[in-house]
Amino acid sequence: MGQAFRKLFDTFFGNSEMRVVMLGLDAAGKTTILYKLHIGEVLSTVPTIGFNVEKVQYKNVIFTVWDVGGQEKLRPLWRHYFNNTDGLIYVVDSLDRERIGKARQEFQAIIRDPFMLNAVILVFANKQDMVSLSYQLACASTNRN
Ligand SMILES: Nc1nc2c(ncn2[C@@H]2O[C@H](COP(=O)(O)OP(=O)(O)OP(=O)(O)O)[C@@H](O)[C@H]2O)c(=O)[nH]1
Ligand SMILES: [Mg+2]
Repeated sequence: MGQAFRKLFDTFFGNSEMRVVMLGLDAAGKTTILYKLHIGEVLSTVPTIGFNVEKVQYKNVIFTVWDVGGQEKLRPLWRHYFNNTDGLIYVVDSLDRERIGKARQEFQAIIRDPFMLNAVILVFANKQDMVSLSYQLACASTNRN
């Protein structure tokens, strides 16, 4: 009872906590996003073997963000992070057209999991800087031909 009251009190007057998992194919940019959120900087990264976890506060909400490695051999482990998850950030490399079907397939497998049915979902189309660059290069080459 005490704990339930405390949770209710925190919801209205104090900090509330949310557990978020950040998933997506390898090299989508998950770790880059995590540290941009956490320390406000873009760090150089190496492929994640296992996970990184950081707390990020926005207003009165403390998000515990789990960034899990996206390599193919690591993806079967994703489901171990689903229990008690409030939110999913699914990161997609907008330039990786070849693997967009794979990204979709993995996304559908996640959201079908019973533990994820009530999770809030954000699909983050990453690397937008490169999208505009590749668009500009395509226009430049069209203009020249
Ligand atoms: N141009 C550009 N590069 C990005 C962006 N986000 C990430 N990258 C680069 O993409 C590469 C992979 O980024 P990571 O953050 O390590 O990718 P990841 O999703 O954590 O990969 P895994 O840990 O293997 O699952 C790195 O070289 C990053 O610098 C972005 O928005 N724009
Ligand atoms: Mg990573």
